[in-house]
Amino acid sequence: MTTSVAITGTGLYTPPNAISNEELVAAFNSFVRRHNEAHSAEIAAGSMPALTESSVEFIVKASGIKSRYVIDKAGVLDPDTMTPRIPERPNDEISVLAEIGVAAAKQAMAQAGRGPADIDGVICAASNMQRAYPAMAIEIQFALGIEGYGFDMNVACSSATFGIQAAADMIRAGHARAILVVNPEICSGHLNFRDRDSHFIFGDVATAVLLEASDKATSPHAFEIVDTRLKTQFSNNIRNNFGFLNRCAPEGVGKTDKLFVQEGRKVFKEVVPMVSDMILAHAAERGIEPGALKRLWLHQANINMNDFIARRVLGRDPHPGESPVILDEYANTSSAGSIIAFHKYQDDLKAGDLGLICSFGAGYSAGTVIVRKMA
Ligand code: CO8
Repeated sequence: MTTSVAITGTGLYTPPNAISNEELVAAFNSFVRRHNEAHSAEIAAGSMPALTESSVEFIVKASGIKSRYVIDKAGVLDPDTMTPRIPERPNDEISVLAEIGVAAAKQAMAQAGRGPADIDGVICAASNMQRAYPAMAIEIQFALGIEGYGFDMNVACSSATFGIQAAADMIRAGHARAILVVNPEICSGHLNFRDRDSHFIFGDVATAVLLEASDKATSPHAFEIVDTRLKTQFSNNIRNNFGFLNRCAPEGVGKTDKLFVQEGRKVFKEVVPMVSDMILAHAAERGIEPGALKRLWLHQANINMNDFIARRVLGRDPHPGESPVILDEYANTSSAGSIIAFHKYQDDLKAGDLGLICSFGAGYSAGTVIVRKMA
């Protein structure tokens, strides 16, 4: 008989520093004014375009984002630097990415009622790893005192759902009793805070989920994984070319695509149908009426996108709380977004209730995880 797998604990680490839209836009606009003043001659001669200011109203209307948490606030808001200042740590100290991952993982373990000795593996599934190797997952595994194995995987914003399927498959196959999937996302390190189109999009956070065989679950928070589906389809519309082969590019050549860049409109238009079709097909394959999904924990990139997807899936406007939103407070936190929503908005569900965790993002990549609340 196939082993049934459950998510028995979730954890969330929120950095202590929040940046409001007002603070972010003030810093951006101050940079724009200084830049335009410094280049007033070129701008007047028409050899350089003037930069345009950002606006709080646009950000809220276009994205639904009102605030974001970051590891370092001062560096992001300093118009001279506009980049987080996160001091490099010596190799014998835990790295920042591992540290926030461990904080989330400890909560997930506590919620599941599991200690290091009960766990056989750690997957660090995130958009941006702090280094090439050793794997972040192995550092997290070491910090938590877990035997077994760990590895990193990156499927951009879909890393968490892809990690969940990988962990569930390994538990079903008998390779592990329990696995931690950890999603530390320091998006501020890869965001171009001088780019008007995207400076407001991302925030920093870490989430974690613990998976184990359903029949071993003792946690009152357990959700059985009914089924998972993953999909990828190549697109250049969301891209980050940071990497060791690219760092030596001549100064000025392709500089801005060493950070996050996107064609936001195209992403919106192409990803919304792809994801809603995928959810509907997955539910149909399992004989589940979309209306029977009591909760949609969707990826948190854009409020309008989530409203569209929820409406297409349910065939009506979602009721309040049916498709919870966290991006107003957290912004887009890449792979962690749907897991933050799942972590914060699950306690009212009753035994037998069905829900859906869904991610989508660069690649393109999308993942759906249908879950059922256990007793
Ligand atoms: N302030 C004021 N006006 C602005 C601003 C601003 N900051 N930015 C743009 N405008 C203006 C434009 O100039 C334009 O003006 P005009 O009409 O005169 O030309 C107007 O506003 C409209 O611009 P857009 O068409 O760009 O605006 P949209 O309504 O499309 O909204 C969004 C832009 C919010 C980006 C929207 O398109 C969107 O959310 N798209 C989907 C994006 C998405 O889901 N991306 C997925 C990214 S996640 C991922 O997978 C990557 C993982 C990487 C992780 C982390 C690394 C950092």
